[in-house]
Amino acid sequence: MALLAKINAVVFLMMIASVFGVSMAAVYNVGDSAGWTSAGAVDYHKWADHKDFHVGDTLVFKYNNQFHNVKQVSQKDFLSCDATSPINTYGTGSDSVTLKSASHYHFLCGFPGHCQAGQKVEILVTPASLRPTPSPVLSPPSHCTDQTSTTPTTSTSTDKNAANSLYSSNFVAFTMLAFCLAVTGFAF
Ligand SMILES: [Cu+2]
Repeated sequence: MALLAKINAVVFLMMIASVFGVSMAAVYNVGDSAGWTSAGAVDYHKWADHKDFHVGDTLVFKYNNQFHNVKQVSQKDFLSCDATSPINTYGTGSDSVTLKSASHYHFLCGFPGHCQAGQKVEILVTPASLRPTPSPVLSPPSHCTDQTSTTPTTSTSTDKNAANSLYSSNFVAFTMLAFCLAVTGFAF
């Protein structure tokens, strides 16, 4: 019975780690340290180009709200820098926008001339389920306890891919442990 209890404890830890892994959502500071600006310091197209935005991620716009704002607009209005009929308007100077759907989001600054100067960003959001995950190699659970020693149970990494691989490896470990648990249960 002691072995069974031990396995139960490990399974419980794995489940906690899995939940932790799945709740990881990224937060992006738009323009990084430069923030949301019209000064030409940031090429927002380039900034967004190398990032994978997923449903549940958050954009943070930081700026002086005396000189800037954030307006979510249609693609048509984005292309023509038309801020007169926004979908959403933000103006606190530190706005968090959660990306709720897998679609294109378009943001621009509504102050005159700022969008034309490049203060605009297009964000392509893909479904959370399409996050790249390495395909784990499944091997038969010949030695149940071996699985536990090779799998980390916690993560302090903010890297999404690391978190994802942690999640999938935990999932594999969890599946195997559940299998082991079933086998052990039958043995008793
Ligand atoms: Cu502006």
